[in-house]
Amino acid sequence: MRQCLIGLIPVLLALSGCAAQHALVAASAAPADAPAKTLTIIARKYHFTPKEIVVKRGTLVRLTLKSEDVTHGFALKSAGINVKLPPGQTVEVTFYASQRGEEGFACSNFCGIGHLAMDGRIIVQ
Ligand SMILES: [Cu+2]
Repeated sequence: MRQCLIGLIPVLLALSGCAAQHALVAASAAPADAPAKTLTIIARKYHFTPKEIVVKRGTLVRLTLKSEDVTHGFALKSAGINVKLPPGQTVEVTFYASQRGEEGFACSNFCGIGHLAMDGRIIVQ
C-alpha cells in the first residue's frame, strides 16, 4: 500500500501543473503589450556567443541567430524552438519570458567533435 502511495506522487505533481511551468515559453503566450527585446547570438564551433543571456520577466525576446562556420542548430525546448542555422544566414526566433528561472539551449545539428558541449542558458530575472 505504501508503495502505491509513493508511486502516486509524480502523478499528483503533474496534475497540479508544477511540471508545466517554464521560464521561457512559446511567443504565442505573450500578452499583446509585452515589451520586446532583440538580442543576437553567434554560433561557431563549438560555442555560442554569448553563452548566457539575461532577460527581464514579461519580455518578448527576439533572438537573431547566425552561424559563422558550419550548419549548427538552436534548440530551446521549453519554447518549442528547434531551428537549423546554415552558415551566412540569419535566423530569427521569438519566445516569451513568462517567469523567473532559467532554461538551457543547445546546438541541435551535429557539427563535429565538440557538438555535445555546445550549449548555453537564458536567465529570466
Ligand atoms: Cu552542434
